Amino acid sequence: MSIERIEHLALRDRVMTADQAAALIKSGDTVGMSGFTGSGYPKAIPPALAARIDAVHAAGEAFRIKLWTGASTGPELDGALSRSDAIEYRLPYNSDPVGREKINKGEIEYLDMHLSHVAPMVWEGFFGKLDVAVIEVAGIHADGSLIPATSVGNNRTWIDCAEKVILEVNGWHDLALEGMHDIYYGTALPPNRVPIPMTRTDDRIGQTTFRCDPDKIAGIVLTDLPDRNSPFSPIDDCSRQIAGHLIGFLEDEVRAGRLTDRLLPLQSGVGNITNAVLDGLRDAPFRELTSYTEVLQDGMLDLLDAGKVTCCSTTALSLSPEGAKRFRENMEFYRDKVILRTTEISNHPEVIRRLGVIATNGMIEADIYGNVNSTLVMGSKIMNGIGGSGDFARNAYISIFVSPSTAKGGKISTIVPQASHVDHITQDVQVLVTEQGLADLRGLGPKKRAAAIIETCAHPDYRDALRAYYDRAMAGAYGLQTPQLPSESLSWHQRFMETGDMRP
Ligand code: 0RQ
Repeated sequence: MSIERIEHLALRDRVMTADQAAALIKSGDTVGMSGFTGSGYPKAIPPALAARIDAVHAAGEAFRIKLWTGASTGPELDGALSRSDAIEYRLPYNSDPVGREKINKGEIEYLDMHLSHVAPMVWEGFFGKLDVAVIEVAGIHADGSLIPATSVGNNRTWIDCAEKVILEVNGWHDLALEGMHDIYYGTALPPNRVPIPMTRTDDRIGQTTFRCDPDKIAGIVLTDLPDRNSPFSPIDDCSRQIAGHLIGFLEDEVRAGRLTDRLLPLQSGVGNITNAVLDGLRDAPFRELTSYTEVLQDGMLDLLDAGKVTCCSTTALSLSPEGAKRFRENMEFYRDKVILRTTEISNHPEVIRRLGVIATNGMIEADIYGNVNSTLVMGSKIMNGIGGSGDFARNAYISIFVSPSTAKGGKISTIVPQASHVDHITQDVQVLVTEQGLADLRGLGPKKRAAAIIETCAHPDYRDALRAYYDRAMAGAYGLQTPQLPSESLSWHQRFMETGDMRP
């Protein structure tokens, strides 16, 4: 990578190797790194730090850091540091398989939190001091301002709050990215908070670069390394059926006059199914759609290309290798259609509520009353984390959760008597969709919700057992508002843990 990307001449003296930069991080430090869903994360310093920590551990000494990011990162960051037992504490989201394993073994303390809360809680000082920020950028201007990369996440906050900043200037990022970002500096702590001045998805309320005091920059590493860009699974029949039910529902809403054919800004969560829903929208009878979301997946590129979506506001690109290539090749086309914001704004409850977002997120399981578990398998084993799903579900105009009706080859029903953990309470879940069908839960009390969910969403292999459980609960529960039998409501999960199958 050429040093030309550092236009601030005095800062060129701070260029160093990844090993030298890693040596600036001490054991016990809290480190805020860039990165959100596999884009815009530092790729050279974390592996160098992991190698250094391996050497320290081999010498019999302790060395661990506390790691904060925007959301998930890539194997060079979470993977490498987890493998080296370098992480003592992690927030706010992880999807790395090695990190997941260490969290589930109890070796990493993991704080799984609403993504919109992270930056404000750091400003408020709730998590203590941030020692170092390690941020990937696309370039540095002569005035010291930083050109953001393919994700924004919490970078503004890490740069503002850290005692020292280390940059990776990555030549892989196209400089044509500049101008797509909208970095808002108008936030304040209570009681001085002011309204976020945004009334439309395409409003720009900030500036295109990060401010950074050049005196805080302790080191700069030049790289040329690609984002993780994981491929999506091919869209299968199950995902296509889920997308079909959901699009049919939106068409009905238009017919009923509750939405126009422009719908409302769409949010779509991580994962293959939500990507399939976007794919399904391509041929749906809607027009001039917008998206207010936190990750831009391949399906969104198709919608932008087809002119179906006119603007997508997000905090990160989350593309496959082909998607990333397409994005890079057509940057001029996407320039005025994609806005990359800080996570505290992309996920801001005030803005989500004001815009009236239609939120669609994946889930692990839902119970017959519509409580949703997005995070913990069998109530105790972390999958990824709540991410932004709570920010959107609580504040959406319509909050939708989607999942296949079974997991692990039919051995798990994703519709259960009682959720083994609840991320989204029944009040935050208005529509549930599986490949079996769509349950519109709006306006329904718990017992009608149970009937709709069992009859519409549950897999036929589990429907009789759910009906029988519900009937027993109606006969023997302590109260009939949400009839439950505590002695058996989690027995399906217990059976799976004992036998590997929820079925008797
Ligand atoms: O695991 O691949 O090992 O078999 O979970 O499941 O069905 O492929 O669905 O990719 O949409 O992910 C909830 C995890 C769904 C995701 C979750 C297993 C299943 C498979 C993936 P395998 P699918 P998806 C904003 C939104 C929280 C964060 C969020 C998620 C794997 O949507 O992390 O919403 N959401 N953020 O086999 C055991 C069950 C299971 C199960 C599924 N009941 N029991 N395993 N699986 N259901 C974006 C951000 O925040 C960045």
